[in-house]
Amino acid sequence: MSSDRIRHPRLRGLVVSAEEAAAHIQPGETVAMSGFTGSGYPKEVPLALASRIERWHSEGRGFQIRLLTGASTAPELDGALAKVDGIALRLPFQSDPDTRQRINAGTLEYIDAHLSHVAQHTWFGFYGAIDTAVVEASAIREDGALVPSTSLGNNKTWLDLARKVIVEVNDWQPEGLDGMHDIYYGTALPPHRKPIPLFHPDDRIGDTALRCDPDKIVAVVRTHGPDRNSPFNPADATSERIAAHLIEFLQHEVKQGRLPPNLLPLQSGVGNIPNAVLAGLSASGFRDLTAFTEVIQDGMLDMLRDGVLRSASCTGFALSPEANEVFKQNIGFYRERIVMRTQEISNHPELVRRLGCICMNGMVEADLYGNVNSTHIMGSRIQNGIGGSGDFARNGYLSIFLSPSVAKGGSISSLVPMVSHVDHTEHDVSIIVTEQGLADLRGLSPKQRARVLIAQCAHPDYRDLLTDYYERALHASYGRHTPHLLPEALSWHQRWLETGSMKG
Ligand code: 0RQ
Repeated sequence: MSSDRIRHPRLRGLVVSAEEAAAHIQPGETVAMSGFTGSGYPKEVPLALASRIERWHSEGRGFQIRLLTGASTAPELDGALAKVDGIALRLPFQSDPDTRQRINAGTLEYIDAHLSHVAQHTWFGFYGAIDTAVVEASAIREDGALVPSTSLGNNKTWLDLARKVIVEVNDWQPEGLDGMHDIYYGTALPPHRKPIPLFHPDDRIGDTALRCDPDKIVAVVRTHGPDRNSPFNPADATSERIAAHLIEFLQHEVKQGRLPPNLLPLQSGVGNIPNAVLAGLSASGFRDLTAFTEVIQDGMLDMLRDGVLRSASCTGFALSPEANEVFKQNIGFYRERIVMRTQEISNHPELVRRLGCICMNGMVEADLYGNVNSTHIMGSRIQNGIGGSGDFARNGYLSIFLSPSVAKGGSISSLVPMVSHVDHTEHDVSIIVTEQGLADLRGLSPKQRARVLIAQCAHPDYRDLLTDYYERALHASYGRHTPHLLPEALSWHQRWLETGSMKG
C-alpha cells in the first residue's frame, strides 16, 4: 500500500531513513518546513534533526538552524527543535510552549510576520536564501509532482526557492486529499504582477499538486503519523455569550440590508470562541454560507456536513481527533466543498478586500479607542503571534475582535486605557465583542468609540475605573482628539506586574 504513494521511479530510489535525510541539513542553514496550525508538518525528519543537534551539542559543537514554516506546527517539530536549542531564528506564527519560553527568555529570535507576507518576503530575499525545504506530501505522482497533505502554507515557495528538498510521504494522510488543493502559479514579483483571477471563495485557479524539480530532491522519507489534532474544549458560557452578541448583530445587519442573508465569506480564527460563533450561526438558521479563511476547524466541518456552509477555502486544518476521523471517512464529500490554497492566496489582501470577508479573530486586549493587541502579554511577552489576523483585519468588510472582558481570574481587564502593544490599529477594527456586549465602532470618532466600548464591552469591575480615566483624560489631555494621560496610560499593566491585579 505505502509503496503506491511514491509513483515516480527515481524518487522511489531516494527513500532513506529520517536520520539519513536529516544528515543533509548543516549547521547555520535556513530550513523551510511545511506545517500550518498543527496540520501537514513533517513528522520524522525534524525529530531526527533534533537528535543530531543534541548529539553535536553534547560534543561541544554548535548546531542551530533558522526555521521558517507556514504557521504553528507541533511538539515533534517546533517543540523538539526548541528543546535542544536548535533554533536560532523562527518565523512566522508559533504557539509551542517550549518555543514561546525561549523566545520570552530572549534566547530564540522570532519574527512575527503577517502570514500573507512570508512567501513574498522570501521571494524578495528579505530572509536570505533557503538552503533546505522539508515538506510533507500525501503522495508523489508519476511525473514527480507532490500531492500535498493537510496544509499548503508556504510549500510552493519553499519548493521553488530551496536549494535542496526533503520530502516526507505520510501514508497516514488520506489519499482522497488528491484534488482538494488549488495551487496558483501565476504570482510574480513587482513590477510584473497581475490581478489574481479569483472572484468567488470556491473558484479554482491553479494546479492540484506542487511542482518540484526532481533533481533538487535529495531524500524521500516514508512516514505514518497523525497530525497534531488537539481536542477542543466544549464551548463555555463566556464563549456562548460572545457568540450570541455577534450573531444578533449579524442578524441585525441582514435586516438592515447591509449584508445578504447568506452573509459574506467568513474568516474565523482558531479556538473556543470562534467555534462557539460557528455553532451559533448554524443554530440560528443561517444557510448557504461560504468561508474564505486560513484554518478549518471542527465547527466548519460540521457546517459543511449540515449544508449550513456551501464551501470553504483554507490553507490548513486544526481538527480534533474525532473530527479528523469524520474528515477521513468522508473525504470525497469534503473534497467537493473544500479548496486548499497556499497561504499567500488564502490570506491575500487583494482577495480578502474583493470578496468582502467577515473577519473574526481573538485578541489579548483592546484600548478605549479600538487599537487591538493580539500578541503580547503586558507589552513584552509574546503569546503566539499575529498570524493571519492582520491580513484579514485590515482588508475585510468587517473586522471583528472577540475576547472575554477579563483574563487571569478577573485580575486583568481586556479593555485598557492604552494597549501595551499594537497589532491592529484603530483604523482596522470595526467591531469588538466581549461577553458583556458588542461595540460597533463603525463611523465613530475616537471619543465616541471610547464611550461605546466602556458601556458595551467593559467588565463591571472595571467600568468605573475606565470611565474615571477617560473623563480625566478628556479634561487634562494635551489634545482632545484621542484623550490620554500619558503617565497613566500604561499604569494598569504596571500595577498588574507589581500587585497581581489591575484593580490596584
Ligand atoms: O494564557 O494559557 O497562560 O492562561 O492568553 O488566552 O483566553 O485561552 O484565548 O486561546 O483564544 O487566545 C489572542 C492569544 C487568544 C489568540 C489569542 C492569556 C490567557 C491565556 C490565551 P494562559 P485564551 P485564545 C487565525 C487568526 C492572534 C492570531 C490570530 C491569538 C492566553 O486568539 O493568538 O488571530 N491571536 N490568528 O490568560 C494577559 C490579557 C489576556 C491574557 C488573554 N488581556 N492579558 N493575558 N490572556 N487575554 C489563525 C492563524 O493565524 C494561524
